[in-house]
Order: sequence, then C-alpha cells, then structure tokens
Amino acid sequence: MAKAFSAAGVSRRRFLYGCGALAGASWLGGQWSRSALAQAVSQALPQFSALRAASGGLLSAAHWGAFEATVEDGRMLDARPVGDDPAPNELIGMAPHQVHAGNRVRYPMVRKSWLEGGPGSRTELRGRDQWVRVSWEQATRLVGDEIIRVQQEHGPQAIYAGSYGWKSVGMLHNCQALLKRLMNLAGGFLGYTGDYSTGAAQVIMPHVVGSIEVYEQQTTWPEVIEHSQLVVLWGCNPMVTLRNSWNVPDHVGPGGFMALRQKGTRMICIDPVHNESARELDAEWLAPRPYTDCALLLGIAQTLLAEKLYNAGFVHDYTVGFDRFAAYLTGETDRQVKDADWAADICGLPADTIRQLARDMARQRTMIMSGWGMQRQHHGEQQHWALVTVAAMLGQIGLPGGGFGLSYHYSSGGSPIARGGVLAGMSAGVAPAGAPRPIPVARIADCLANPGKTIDHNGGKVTYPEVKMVYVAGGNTLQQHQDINNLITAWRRPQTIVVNEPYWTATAKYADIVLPATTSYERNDLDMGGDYSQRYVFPMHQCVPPQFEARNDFDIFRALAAHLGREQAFTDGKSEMQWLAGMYDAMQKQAAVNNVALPSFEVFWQSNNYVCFPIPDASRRWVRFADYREDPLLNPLGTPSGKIEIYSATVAAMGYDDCPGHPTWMPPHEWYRGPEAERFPLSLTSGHPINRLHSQLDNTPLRDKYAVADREAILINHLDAGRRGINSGDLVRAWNDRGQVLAGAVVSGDIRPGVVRISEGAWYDAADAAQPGALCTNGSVNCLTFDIGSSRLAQGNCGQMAQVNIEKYQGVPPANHAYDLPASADRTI
Ligand SMILES: Nc1nc2c(c(=O)[nH]1)N[C@H]1C(S)=C(S)[C@@H](COP(=O)(O)OP(=O)(O)OC[C@H]3O[C@@H](n4cnc5c(=O)[nH]c(N)nc54)[C@H](O)[C@@H]3O)O[C@H]1N2
Ligand SMILES: Nc1nc2c(c(=O)[nH]1)N[C@H]1C(S)=C(S)[C@@H](COP(=O)(O)OP(=O)(O)OC[C@H]3O[C@@H](n4cnc5c(=O)[nH]c(N)nc54)[C@H](O)[C@@H]3O)O[C@H]1N2
Ligand SMILES: [Mo]
Repeated sequence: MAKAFSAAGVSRRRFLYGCGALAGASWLGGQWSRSALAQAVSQALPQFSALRAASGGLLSAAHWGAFEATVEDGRMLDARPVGDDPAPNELIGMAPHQVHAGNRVRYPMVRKSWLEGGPGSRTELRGRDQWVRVSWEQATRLVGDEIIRVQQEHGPQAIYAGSYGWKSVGMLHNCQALLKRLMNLAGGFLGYTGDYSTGAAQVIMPHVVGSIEVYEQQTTWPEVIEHSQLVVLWGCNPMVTLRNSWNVPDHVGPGGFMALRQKGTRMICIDPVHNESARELDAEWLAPRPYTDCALLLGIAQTLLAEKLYNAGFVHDYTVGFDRFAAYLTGETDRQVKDADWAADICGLPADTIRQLARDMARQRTMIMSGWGMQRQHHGEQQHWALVTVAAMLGQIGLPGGGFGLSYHYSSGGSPIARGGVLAGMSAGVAPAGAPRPIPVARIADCLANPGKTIDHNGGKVTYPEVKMVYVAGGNTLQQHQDINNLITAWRRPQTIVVNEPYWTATAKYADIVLPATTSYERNDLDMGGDYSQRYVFPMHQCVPPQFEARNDFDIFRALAAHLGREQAFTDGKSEMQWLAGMYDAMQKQAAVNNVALPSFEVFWQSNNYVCFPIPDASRRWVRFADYREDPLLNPLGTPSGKIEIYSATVAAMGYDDCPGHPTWMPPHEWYRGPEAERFPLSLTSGHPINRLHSQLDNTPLRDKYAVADREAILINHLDAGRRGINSGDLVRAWNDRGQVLAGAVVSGDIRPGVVRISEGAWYDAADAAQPGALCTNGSVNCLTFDIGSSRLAQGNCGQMAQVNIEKYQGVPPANHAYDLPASADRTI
C-alpha cells in the first residue's frame, strides 16, 4: 500500500518554499498538527472556525464546489465536498479524473505545416494536420516572435485575445486576465464586450431598469420563502444550473427552492421541456412552443389590461411609456389585438390557460424567476423586456417576495450578502492608449470572416479589423460558438492560432500551437465562495505536481513576457505565493474594517481551512427595488427617466427594425412557422448540461450517466420519435442546412411535441475533418445553430434556437474520436 501523501506536509513545505520572505507567526513552531492548529485558531478567531470534519484531505475548490482531496504518490485519488456544503453534487468527485484524464495535452505542440511554412501556412489543414512536439523554449520563442511580428506588421487590432470562456476558478491563475495582462504589455489587443450567457438581456436591461440586472443581487431567499405565494419559473432550470458558479458556489439556491417545495408554495414551470427542476420541485408544467415567450407575455399583459387586473397606480408612479405599449396591446397601432387568443395561436398554450395565469399572478404575491436560455435567441431582447413589463403591470416590484428575478438560477442569486472582505483578482493591467475597440463577443466568426465590415451595436457602430492572430486561454471556442461549420471556415483566416489548454479539445485540435496548461489542482490559488454572498474565502492548495510538461498559465505568460522584455512588469517581481499572500492581506484589511478578525495568511494557508464571514441580519432581509419603491425620486433607477421604461425613447431613437421602442413580438429567424420548417419541422433547444459545465467534465466518467450509445443525448417526444421509428437508445442523425450530428435518443413525454433538446457542450468531432459540414460523431449542438446577432441592439448569440430534422441513423456509425488525442500527438508519448 502506497504511503499517504501527507497533506499537511505538502502544504507546509510549499508554504515555506514559496513565502520564505514572509516569515510566519512565531507560534507556528512546526509541532502543531493541522487540526490542532485549526482548532486553536478557531477559538481565537471565531470567523475562522474549523467548519469541516477534518478528514485529512487537502482543501481546494472548483466551479462545482469546494472539496477535500486525497492524494497518494502524486496521484489525486478522491475529491469530497466540504462538510458544510448545503447542496454538494457529483461533479466535485470528478476532480481526480480531470487531473489524470487520458486526453491531457502533455507537451507543447505545433502544427506541422505552420512549423515548416510559417504563419498562415495551409490553414485549411487545421484540425487534420500532423502535430510536432517542441520544447518549451522553442514554443515560447515561436509564440513570442509571432506576437512581436503581428504587432509590428499589423498593430494590436490584429490580435484577438478576448478569449471568452469559463476557465477554472482561482483569483491568481485566471488565465484570461493573465492573457490580457500579457497582451496589454505587448502593445494591446482586440477584446470583446458582453458574454454568451446573457448577451441580449444585459444590453436591453439597462435601457429598461437602469442596470444589467442579470447579475444583480436578488430579493433574498428568506423573503421569498416567507412571502411569495406563486413562483413562476420562466425558462428556468435552477436545480441544474445552480450546481455551478463563476466563483466557488455557496450552493444556497437549491435549499431555497427546496424550502418553497416543502412549504407548498405554488410553482409553475414555463418551459418546452419538463425540466429537471420542475420534476424535483413538483412544479406545474406549462409547455409553450420555444421562441414564443414574448407573444405569451404579451397575451398575459393584454389580459391584465383588458380585465383591469393591472396595478395602474404602480404603472403611473414607477414606469414610463405604458400608454404607447397599451396601444400596441389593444391593436391601436397595428390593428392586431394581442389578446390571449392571439398569443395562444403563436405559443401553443390554450388561451384560457394564458388568461388564468394572468389572473393567478395578479391575485397573489408572485415572483417571476426567469432563466436566460430564452434570451439566447433571435429577438432575445424582447423576452426579458416583456417579462419586466408584465411584472411592472402586476405592481409587485419592490415588495417582499414579489416582482421578478433574473438570477435565482445562477450562482445563487438571493443568497444573503456576508460582511467581511473581498478578494481582488489578478488584474489585466492597463490597456495602452489607442487600444482597439472591442467587438460583441458572439460576432467573432463574422469578424474573422469579414474584416472591414461594419455592424450596429447598441446605438453605435463597430467595424471589424483584420485579425491575423487568435490567442485562446480558458475557453472552448469550437463548442461555445454557434454554427461550428461556419466558424471552422472563418477560423482559416487568421495566420496563427495559439491555445493554452489542459486537454485536446476541438479548439486545441484546430489550433497551430497548443501549450499544455495545468488544471487548477496543480497550482496554489485562492477564491471567494458565493458569487452573491461573498461569504467564503477558500484556499486552493496544489494537490499534485504539474502533469507531464504542463505549465501554469501564469508561467506560460511570464515566459512570453520575458521574451518581450516585460517580465518584471508582468510578475511585479512576485512569486505565486507572494501574490496570494498579497491578495489575502488586502482582503484581511477590508475584513478588519468590518470588524472581522482573520488570521495571518501563513496561518490561514497552513491550517488548510477556510474563512466563513458572518451575515448581518439586515442582509438576510433584503428586497430588490424596495428603495426605489419607497422613494422613486430619491432613489431613481439608472434609466434616462429614472423609472422603469416600458417604452424606451433611447432604444426607439436607434431606429432598429429588430428592436423597436417597446416589447414587441417579431417572428424569429427560424421557427416552426418559418419557410424552413417544412424540411426542418422540429424546434431545437440546447439547455445547459446537468452533469458538466459546458464542455468541462465531458471527458470524465460522469459522461456514462448521460451519454446514449456513446453520443450526447437528444430528448425527443414520443410522437416525433414514433413517426420516425426511433426508440430510446437508438442512434439519431439530427441535421439542417448548416450541419449534422449523431446523438443518442431519449424518447420521453417530458418535452413538448415538435421540440428536441440537445444540451450544449458535447465535444465536437468531425467524422471526416476534410469534408465541410461533416457529421459530428459526438452530438455537438452548435453544428446545428445559426450565427446571427440577436438584434442590431445587443448582437447577442442565438444558441438556443434552430429548426432541425431527425432520422434514425442507418448503417455503421462512425467512431467517436472526440476524447482522443490527435493520432500524431499520440505517437509522441
Ligand atoms: N448552442 C448553445 N451554445 C452555447 C450556449 C447555449 O446555451 N447553447 N451557452 C453559451 C454560454 S452561456 C457559455 S458561458 C459558453 C461556454 O463556453 P466555454 O466557456 O468556452 O465552455 P467551457 O467548456 O467551460 O470551456 C472552458 C475551457 O477552458 C479550459 N480550461 C479550464 N481551466 C483552464 C485553465 O486554468 N487554463 C487554461 N488555459 N484553460 C482552462 C477547459 O478545459 C475548457 O476547454 O457556451 C455558450 N454556447
Ligand atoms: N450544471 C450546469 N450549471 C450551469 C452551467 C452548465 O453548463 N451546467 N452553465 C452556467 C452558465 S455559464 C450559465 S449562462 C447558466 C445558464 O442558465 P440558463 O441560460 O438559464 O440555462 P439554460 O439551460 O440554457 O436554459 C434554462 C431553461 O430554459 C429553457 N428554454 C429554452 N428555450 C426556451 C424558450 O424559448 N422558452 C422557454 N420558456 N424556455 C426555454 C430550457 O429548456 C431550460 O430548461 O447556467 C450556469 N450553470
Ligand atoms: Mo454562460
């Protein structure tokens, strides 16, 4: 039996090695055992209590939770959620599989044609060229020289280093901030605005309520549990999406939802899918056609107006532009009344159901909790604008348990805010003067393919530069972006693509230079727990040494900075542990101002424990918009009128036909009534996956839980499956004019007829990479989606929308190589 790798020993050794200059407290004599130390500290400092039953593991953390790891002989064997995680999940246990995954990038690799012919050589071979192993020294020189060349020959706008994605947690080893820090020192780069999550909502909401709203704190859970009588989960699947957070999750949200269930609060789920949350929470299910929520909301609004159920006083005092909207509802402006019958015809719910929903919402304290999938659509801005408008008509905004919340499903919005200190992350540095204007994030393929093209964006214009170099760290472009086949064509335009990655993802396989990055379990870091609550500070202890030749992104970029003569500016002359100590110290000072005493960094780090800040009573009971409701003059919203803008003169003045001045139903680019529906009758949704984070963890054994016939699952209604002779477990080909995927059938009544669901994030794998539009052997849904902006306003992505057809797959299915190393990389082992 191998000797257990002493966790305390490891962290202590590293600590002494890393922070020799920061000599610790004198009573850290060395004879203290870790648990005795934790106990002594917690007696002296109550906010640093030994919360866990110390099971002897090393404490670290991930997007899916904080955990203790068992490590033996340099192998990570096990990861267990920390003892007081209120809703631990199975993703946590996958950490060892992430470290020891078979498809790690082991060495720096360069695409053969690029290495031999230089930048821009045979870019059509990306994804199927040979790979050549190089030394770190050579890799650093190749990438460093290329940055210098492109800067000198073309300027900073020719380097796209936006690098969008969910990377790993950790305030220091934030590969995206580090990439930007390097590029700012190198002369600047082309970045992005917005994100894939809330691309449409975060641009329209400031015009409507004066803040981006999607990431704001929500009315806290104790208020919701006590006061809400009806909770409407609108396109919202919180029991799935709350598994992960941007920082380390506090997992407070699932408990809030379970409390509603236990109390017997009525919950209605409005979703084409009888989603996991509806089932777990025992919610009533209303299944509209996808992409039609705006029409459904207008039908509700018209009912409230016609039946005089709306709160005229609230509308008068707290909103502007209702009259113009009302004229649209009644048909005064376009001779079409938007009543429940009209809405029923579009969204497919019975008119009586729509009317009853309006009445129920008006007569009870109602909280509308909305997810974001429905704004990842063409005209996605309208959904949330219409939803806020309905909530305004109900007049409960700013009341305990009433109104709307756009973030209960995400990172535990509504988790009360703690009082303590906040860790500041690694800074991207300062952009040099004249830095290029960023592009909307989801326009990247359009930008690569069409240099010089000008597009509208939120009242302004953006002209795409000609991108010569793309640098990706911490994102998976070939899974996140819509219309992968179109992207692959655009991806041939840049001369050089560099990717830092722990794994051979599709994005790595389609690059020119791949630099092996460590996972977060191979380095020391710190992060906050609770995106909204900011309640915890977790140490992330290095569990195992870097695998193969993997390096921390910090070290990769440090070496590149050195090549550019900017190492000192990049590191500020500090080591990993010195950076962490500095971050901790600044946080500790803030906590002291808030009367929370914390141990020194040395004690914190060595005791292998975490900080849990107190939650003041006042923050447990907090109601969003209560101050606005109390005094709209003293506490105006950030809109031009200071009020909720049901009609926005600002948006109207932009003159966009695809985003007029008030919530408006406009048929989307593709839907069940569009001309394309004849050949592609099924409407696709692509919800976020239960057992992974996008593409992350898809290369772990958890995949066995959801993969069907070794492919991503496709959820199909009985009727649609029956008509096509498809049974559960069958291989199915789903296709449209943009692409085709193989998926494994799950036939069920939990989805509306005419709709299919494939979760986003399955790794892309072309059956024949030489063939444009080749079948994806693994079911990557973005082969099927289209790549246009949500509207000229937001230019958000339309990932949750496409018409497709399906058939039972005939013949011998192609092998699935999504999780394999490229053959030529394999040979270098
Ligand atoms: N059709 C459709 N498409 C969608 C969506 C949808 O609903 N439907 N959702 C969209 C949304 S909301 C999002 S946020 C995006 C998500 O898209 P991404 O954020 O691109 O997805 P991830 O799979 O999280 O990719 C993160 C990558 O970073 C790598 N990584 C992790 N840690 C590190 C590190 O420390 N260093 C380096 N160098 N790399 C690291 C991982 O291995 C992984 O390949 O997808 C979008 N795409
Ligand atoms: N387990 C897990 N958790 C995650 C993530 C993950 O990948 N896995 N990703 C994280 C990220 S980056 C984000 S942005 C959030 C995403 O959070 P969301 O965007 O809210 O999640 P989605 O699953 O895309 O969509 C939520 C629900 O909307 C439904 N829906 C889709 N189209 C429509 C429609 O037209 N109308 C209606 N009414 N409903 C519709 C879907 O069926 C789904 O049940 O989740 C975060 N949490
Ligand atoms: Mo997201």
